[in-house]
Amino acid sequence: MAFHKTVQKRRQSCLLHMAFRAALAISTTLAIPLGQTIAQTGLRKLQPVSFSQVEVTDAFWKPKIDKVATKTLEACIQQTELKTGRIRNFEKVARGKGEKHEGIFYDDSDVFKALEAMAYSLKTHPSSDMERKCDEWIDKIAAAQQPDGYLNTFYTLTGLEKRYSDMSMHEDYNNGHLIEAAVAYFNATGKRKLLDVAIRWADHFDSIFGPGKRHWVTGHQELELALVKLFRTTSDRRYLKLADWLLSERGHGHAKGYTWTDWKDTAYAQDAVPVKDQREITGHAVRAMYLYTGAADVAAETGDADYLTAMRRVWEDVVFRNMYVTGGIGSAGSNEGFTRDYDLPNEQAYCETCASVGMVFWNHRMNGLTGRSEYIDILERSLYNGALDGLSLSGDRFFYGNPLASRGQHQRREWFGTACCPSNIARLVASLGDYVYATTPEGIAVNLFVGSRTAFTRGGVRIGVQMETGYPWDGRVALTLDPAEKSRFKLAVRIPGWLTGKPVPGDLYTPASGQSAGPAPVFRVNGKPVAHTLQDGYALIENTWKKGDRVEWAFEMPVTRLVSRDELKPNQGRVAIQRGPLVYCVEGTDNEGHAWNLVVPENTAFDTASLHIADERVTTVTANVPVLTIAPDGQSAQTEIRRMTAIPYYAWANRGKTEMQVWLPTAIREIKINY
Ligand code: FUB
Ligand code: ZN
Repeated sequence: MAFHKTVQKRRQSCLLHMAFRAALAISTTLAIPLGQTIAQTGLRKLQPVSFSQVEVTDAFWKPKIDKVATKTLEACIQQTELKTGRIRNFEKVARGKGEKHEGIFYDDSDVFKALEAMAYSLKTHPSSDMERKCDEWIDKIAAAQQPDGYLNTFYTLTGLEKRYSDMSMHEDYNNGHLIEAAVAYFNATGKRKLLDVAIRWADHFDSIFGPGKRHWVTGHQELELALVKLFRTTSDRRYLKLADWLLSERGHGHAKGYTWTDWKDTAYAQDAVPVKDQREITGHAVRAMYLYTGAADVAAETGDADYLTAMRRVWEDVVFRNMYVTGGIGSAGSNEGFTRDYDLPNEQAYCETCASVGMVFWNHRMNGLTGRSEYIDILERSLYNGALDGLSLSGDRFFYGNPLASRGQHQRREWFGTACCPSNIARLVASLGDYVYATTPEGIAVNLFVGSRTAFTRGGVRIGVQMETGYPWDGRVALTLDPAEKSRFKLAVRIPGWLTGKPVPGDLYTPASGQSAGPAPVFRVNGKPVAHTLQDGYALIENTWKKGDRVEWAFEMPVTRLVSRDELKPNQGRVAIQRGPLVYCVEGTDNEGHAWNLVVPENTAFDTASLHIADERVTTVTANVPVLTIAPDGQSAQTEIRRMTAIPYYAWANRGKTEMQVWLPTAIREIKINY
């Protein structure tokens, strides 16, 4: 393993000035077959169940999805079209008056990502106002497309002759997000204006790049996964082939330009080694996540198992050596990514929200490809901790980085110059239903425990499913099955890794000694215990199900002290608190202003309590623990026992600036700060 997996990313200011006359937008409708998902080749073991088939009803996620539909998207809209020039750039292109580009060259992507989130939200929260706003933006986007299909406000306003001269300038990244938005909006509304724009752009890109044409090693992956979505929507295999070709371009020295990033550091953009030969996670975390998500999507469609083999190796490098306990990844701000193995500082942790969102995407695909639950364990960890932390409880403030310790300098912000994170967390939460269920060849799998309703069809029989649970606060789950007629199938329930104490062998984080894994749950059908078998981390219950059958179980949710592997130096002599899928932290607000002066010894007896933070009720973890206090003159220190309150990590920094720590010392000598 190389000591430094990457070098610093050099951000170059965007100073291209040439204005360019916008061409007339065209809006022809292409005749393509639309609709059906392409038949699978067999590499995918689980089939996803779309969020549009899942109604989330519970007390944890539903209010968050509602808040995204209102507060978060409102913030994105305000910022995108009023407070920044993102929408104005499209208007300027359409006007063709040589006006100046505003912002950064990848700002178009934020418009598309917000549109994607709005589209998901329209599906669960129909709103004519929101739909009107989408249509208004779509008209502006379409009007900015060039006659040959090119679409990019930066180059169109600063010098079209320079387009595609620098592979790091995100032209394809931006339009990968265009494609994702277009597919989402088409699925939500049936309207295809944006889809036609996306298709024209994809065809234009395909006409320039590909086998026998020009090389293209993107500086920011995203287009690969987007093209697979376009293929699934249009049934046009050219898009799948193009995605596969983009993957195959990496690792052969084809990168050119790269003025914005140091193209010589090929590891930064995961370009040092061909994708199928990759073993190590390197470079920019978000780019890596989108790359591997795209590779998994291509593998699912083409059946190319080499991608799967490579991704498993890289995944182990992430999970066993380079991931925070929160599921956050990418420890360094200098390259927004990975450095060397086990380099996971807490206070300096970068952990971009987008990288955790990417972990959710990638692990979801890996679960689909393999049918193994450990990927959902990691997905769940990233989702409930590293990703969710990016969104304030109010829904309109954001974290870009998600550190695991703070001396009180951090606070959530309304927006960022580089604003990839807000719309990314918005689109993830708005489509949360995507991650709850999957169908298996033999039945249905429950991946996440989220109060919800869905239905699937098996052998022509429609089977309604309703899940009730207080998760993540309470491990009791009840599933009601409503087949239209008696139906024999297997119900697969994920046994969470946090319960068994070993999500994955080799995991960086395990329960401290003396803590046993939670007992396997007893499953009851209509009140009577039933047998289950275990496979790939799922409990399988086979039955001939009839209307109203109720399956119940309870995951015990003790408070667990986690320790990390010895190689994680900053965590030595420290524990992290976890309960269920949630990692906890101590915040000054609940602990007399401080979070760095308390100790959680081995024999700590934990309790739980309830607390309102903003309008959210959370379960806290409490305990009597030793606290170090320094006399005001700084001359003496004393230890006293006080009541500690720990809150879920995702909920910190919602009550102003204050100290925070996830990894807590187990002895006074490990305290690293004086007051
Ligand atoms: O480069 C575009 C976006 O900005 C990336 O996805 C983020 O990580 C940030 O670098
Ligand atoms: Zn981001």
